Amino acid sequence: MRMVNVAAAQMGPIQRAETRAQVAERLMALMHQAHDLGADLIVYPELTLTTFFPRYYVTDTDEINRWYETEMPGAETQPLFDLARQCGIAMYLGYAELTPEGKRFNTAILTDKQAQIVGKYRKVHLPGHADFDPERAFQHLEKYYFEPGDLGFPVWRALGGIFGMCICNDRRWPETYRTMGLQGVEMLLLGYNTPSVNSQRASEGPAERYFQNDLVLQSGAYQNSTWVVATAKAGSEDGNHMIGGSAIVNPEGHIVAQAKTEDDEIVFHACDLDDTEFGKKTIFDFARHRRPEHYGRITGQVGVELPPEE
Ligand code: CDT
Repeated sequence: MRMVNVAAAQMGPIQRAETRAQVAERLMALMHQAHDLGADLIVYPELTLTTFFPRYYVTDTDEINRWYETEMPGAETQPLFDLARQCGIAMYLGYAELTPEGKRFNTAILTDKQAQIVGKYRKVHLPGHADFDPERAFQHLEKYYFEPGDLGFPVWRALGGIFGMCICNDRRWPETYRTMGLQGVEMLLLGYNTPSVNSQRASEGPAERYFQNDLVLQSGAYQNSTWVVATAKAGSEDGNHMIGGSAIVNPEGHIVAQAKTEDDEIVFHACDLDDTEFGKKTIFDFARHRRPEHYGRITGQVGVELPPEE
């Protein structure tokens, strides 16, 4: 057995006016709860330190920069890192990254039990749009605030296993899971902020969004025989509601623990990384069963190419 006790640290909403210090207090309260449960790993959401700001169209650079981190840990996050080290808990943390070269990424890091950063991932699949859209009830300006990640989908050896990371919209793309599945991933960590309604399609409300969240997490886990840990930032941020549903999914695709609220809440499960072995050696033994000679379109083209008309 290779046990990893996992705490998905769902967060309730963060209002635009809230400070990093206020958020850090909540993160540390969740860390204490996780520690009391015996967690080895805590998984926080996407853009953990701020409101989900891509819903706002802002043009003033100074104002925009307030949402980004130029160092990790920074002054406000150092206490969280110190607590993680004291508790001996590894951590996935999502945040907006502004690099010394002025590049902006939607980023997540993985730390080890000594609070040392062992991995960094930058979100590849950026949903939404790059320009203000007056037709929308609310904006989803990720393509305005970030550039696509430039680090690919690496995996890391940590906590006695093989770990991967992705962020929110990445979870809807099978390529995300398979790229890491091909590196033997045993536990995939992700955070998300998912609006509970589609601003362009009234019929797509919270129930549909919750369903689709479970669907992609469960299929990604099963098809790659990996644990998946997915953590939401949920609830109403200044009137904009986001789904909860933070979940831990086992390598057979079953949800083994899931959030009951849309607030700060720990979702806990003792995960055995050895549970990934059976699927990886049988139905999803990639070396025996994959046929990459027929998958050229997956990397060779981006959009749909229709067959010729009759
Ligand atoms: N943050 C993020 O990527 N959110 C997107 C919203 C898209 S609408 C379904 C997501 O995929 O959840």
